[in-house]
Order: sequence, then C-alpha cells, then structure tokens
Amino acid sequence: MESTILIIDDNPEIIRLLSAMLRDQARILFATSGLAGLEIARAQRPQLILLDVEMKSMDGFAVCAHIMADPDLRHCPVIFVTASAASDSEIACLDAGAVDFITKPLNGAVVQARVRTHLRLQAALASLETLASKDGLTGLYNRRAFDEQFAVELARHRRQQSPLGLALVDVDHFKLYNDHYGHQLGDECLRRVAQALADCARRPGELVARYGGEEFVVLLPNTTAEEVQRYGEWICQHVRDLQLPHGASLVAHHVTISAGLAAAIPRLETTPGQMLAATDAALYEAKRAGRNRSAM
Ligand code: GH3
Ligand code: MG
Ligand code: MG
Ligand code: MG
Ligand code: MG
Repeated sequence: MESTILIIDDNPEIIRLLSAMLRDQARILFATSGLAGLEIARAQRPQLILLDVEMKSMDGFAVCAHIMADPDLRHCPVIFVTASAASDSEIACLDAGAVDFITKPLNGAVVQARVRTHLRLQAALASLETLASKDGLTGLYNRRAFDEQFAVELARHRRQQSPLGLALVDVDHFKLYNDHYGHQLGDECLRRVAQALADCARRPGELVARYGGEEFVVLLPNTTAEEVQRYGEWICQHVRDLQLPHGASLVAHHVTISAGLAAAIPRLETTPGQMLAATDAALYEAKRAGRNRSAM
C-alpha cells in the first residue's frame, strides 16, 4: 500500500519543493495552515506529517500538541521542518513529540533519507500492532485487544450512563465437528462463523473478537437489553442460514451457535469480569435449554 505524507507549511514554495522531493516515495497531501492540516490529518490518516515550525496563527508546536492529544492521530509520526538549526530549538521539537526534524534550506537527499527511514519504521510498527491485536486464524480481534477495548467502553458507558451490551458466542458440539471432519475443516468452520459474526456487526463501535478456542465475544455499544436479545436471535439465525454441514451435531444437520447475552448501564462497581460472568451464565443456560439459541 502506498504511504501518504501530509505537508503542513504556510509557504507554498516550501510545499512545492518538498512535494517534488517526495512524490516518488509517497502520495502527497498538503495544507497551508495548522487548522486545515489537522482537518486533513483526521480525515486522511497519513503515515507521516511534515510540519513547519514557523507559521502564522497556529504554529507548528501548537499543531503538534493537537496531534499528540488526539488518540486517532498521536501514532502518526511528525517531522518538524524548521529554519532554525539552534540545538535548543531541536530539543523543543523533540520534546513536543516529533520523531525528527529537518532544517531549511532543504537538502533533497537528506529529506528523502529521513522520510524513507520514518516511513519504514511506521510500516513496521503498524504490522506489529496488527500482529498484537488480531487473531491469526480468523482475522478478528484477539482477546487482548478485546479486553483493552472492553475496559475503555465500560468506563465510557459508565460516564454517559448508557447501556452496554455483550454477547459470548460458542459453537455447538464443536468437539464432535472436529472428530467428524478433522481439525483442518474445523479451522475452516471457525473462519466461516467468524466471518458471519463480522458480517453481523453493523453499528459503529461494535467489536467482534475471538475469545479463545471456538468462543467469540461481541461488544455492543449503546445497546439496550431488548436490542441485545434481538441481536442474539439474529446471529444464531445468521449462522444457521450458512447451512454449514455438521453431520455429527446432536442439535441439527448443520453448524449452530449458542450465545449468552448481557446488557447493563454500568454502575461504579461494575467490572468487565462481572459482565463476562453474566454472559457465561447465560451461555450455560442457552446450552442447557438445547443449544442453537441465545439466552440473557
Ligand atoms: P458445546 O456445544 O457444549 O459447546 O460442545 P463443544 O464440543 O463445542 O465444546 P467443548 O468445549 O467440549 O469442545 C470445544 C472444541 O473446540 C474442542 C477443541 O478441540 C475445539 N477447538 C478449540 N480451538 C480450536 C481451533 O482453533 N481449531 C479447531 N479445529 N478446533 C478447536
Ligand atoms: Mg512558515
Ligand atoms: Mg466452548
Ligand atoms: Mg464447552
Ligand atoms: Mg462449543
């Protein structure tokens, strides 16, 4: 994938120069003010920002402070472009959160080398982040990423006093599936169920993760108990509709799931563990009642 670099500089001549130096390395976006630059950064999520220090109205340090304060932007590396080569100015740039700085007058080879290095680091970091947060088999988020997001969402729903929904999903008689079809087809079955659950995630902020083995977990922001119950019925139906053959199931001739559901406006003492325990108990109830269903 081609990288995108955002150049923020109030001097169009500098933008023109930098663009010419870098257009073979990346797609170039530009802005001639800090405010416009922040707007483009939020909308386009560049891999690197080249930021002029000396700008009218909002200078580079102020822009950098906004970038560092924005959870969606703070991972984007910033390189300051400055006319001052004084060392206290270099230190100020790095203290502000920049990864590097380039001094004017611009030297093409230096600019290209620095940018190349930071784009490479950024790509390595992005692939590490994916590795750390995604499940290798299904491509869903893994348990670690889920736990992290769950804690954030629980705190947010507590602050806003809005209902948070949770679903714990378990494939029915999956041990029998493996015994009947073999582990490799078992893996393929888990991929198909995972995809079906991902397809059912329609609302912003919904997070589907593989919780472990043949269990999945879904976080449903701003979702009432009634809506969570409808969601539970919907995913069970959706997986049934895949009609994946399961010749050894004791429930049906195809793959089915059971889901344990919970929804709560978090109180001060509500913990992720408590909500998960509630879904676990509900899942047990769904299994006991015959599987291929959800329970709350
Ligand atoms: P229940 O309806 O009560 O959930 O029965 P079950 O057989 O699905 O439950 P059990 O916990 O006894 O078995 C889960 C099985 O899931 C056993 C395990 O080998 C299988 N499993 C866990 N992870 C994987 C995986 O990554 N790939 C495959 N193929 N199988 C897995
Ligand atoms: Mg300037
Ligand atoms: Mg299980
Ligand atoms: Mg089990
Ligand atoms: Mg199971």
